[in-house]
Amino acid sequence: MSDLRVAVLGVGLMGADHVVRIRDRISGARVSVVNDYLTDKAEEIADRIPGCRAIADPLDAIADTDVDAVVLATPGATHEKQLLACLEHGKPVMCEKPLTTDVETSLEVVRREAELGKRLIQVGFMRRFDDEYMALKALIDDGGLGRPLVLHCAHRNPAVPHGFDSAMVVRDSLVHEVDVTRYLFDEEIVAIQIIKPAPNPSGPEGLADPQIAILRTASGRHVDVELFVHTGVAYEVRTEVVGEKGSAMIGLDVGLVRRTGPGIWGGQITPSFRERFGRAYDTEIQRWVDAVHAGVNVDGPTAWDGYAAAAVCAAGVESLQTGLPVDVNLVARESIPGA
Ligand code: ISE
Repeated sequence: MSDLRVAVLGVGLMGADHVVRIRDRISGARVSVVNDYLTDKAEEIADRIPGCRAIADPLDAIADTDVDAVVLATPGATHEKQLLACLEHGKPVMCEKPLTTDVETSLEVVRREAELGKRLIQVGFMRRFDDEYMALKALIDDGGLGRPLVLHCAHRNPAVPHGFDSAMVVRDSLVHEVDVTRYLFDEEIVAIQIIKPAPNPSGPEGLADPQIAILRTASGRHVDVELFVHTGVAYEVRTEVVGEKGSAMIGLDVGLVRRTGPGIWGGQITPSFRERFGRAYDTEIQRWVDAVHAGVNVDGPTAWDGYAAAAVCAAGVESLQTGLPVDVNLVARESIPGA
């Protein structure tokens, strides 16, 4: 079986990570093309990968005959056009979240893929590939907690890039818990409320941080999430499910606990999501490559999952303005055969 020839579009933080991942740790694939709006950067990365070329136009990169499949790590605003090009050329695509930046275009992508009658799009919600999340999901599905009732989450980042605004806390950070909720509970989210406590005075001016999100699922389950994206400490993602017969928690991040003298006790907290979810990204990309080789193209979150997350986040951004609960507006899945 020959290697899958992958084009990586967007070689910023995540894209550059995926290039190295595919080169060093993924079997059955190689990076044949890279693209970035910073053409020098793409050229520089291509030079480091045997058999890889930089192509300046993302749509040319997708269409290139030396490309079997695509990893999209470009800014969200460019995804719609690039995803539609992948569908047009029949090329499987692993798209970093978000699917697109608004609900209408996400729905359009879902519809266009469904019309093709085969799945080509996987969305990069990597937590579904993390060992701890998978263990929690297995525990719930095996009935180990009885009926799951409540989900408590904390999502803390040490810092966020310049320009990260209050709505991005919802669309870029909370979106992971939105997907985790749908994954663990296997049902849609019907309402969301965002509460803004007094902001951290040491955080960026004007940023509503922390935020508290309250979600309600179709069957009435409760989810709360503390989002705090500028703690100045480290990366902390904790998830606790409380069920009818007990509770389970992941993300304690204890690792090695050191006791050395004189009187020293402690360990290290993971610095960022790249370390915390590094193995999950490896598993995600390897399973995607294997799925493309097997002809099923997707082994994980689908375009529908990307659309559903976008719809919840849009309602969340609305709630951010008013502080009130907002109903999620989702089309009926059955209305799009094949979605
Ligand atoms: C970032 O884009 C991610 O995806 C991280 O997982 C998340 O923790 C962070 O808040 C986001 O900005």
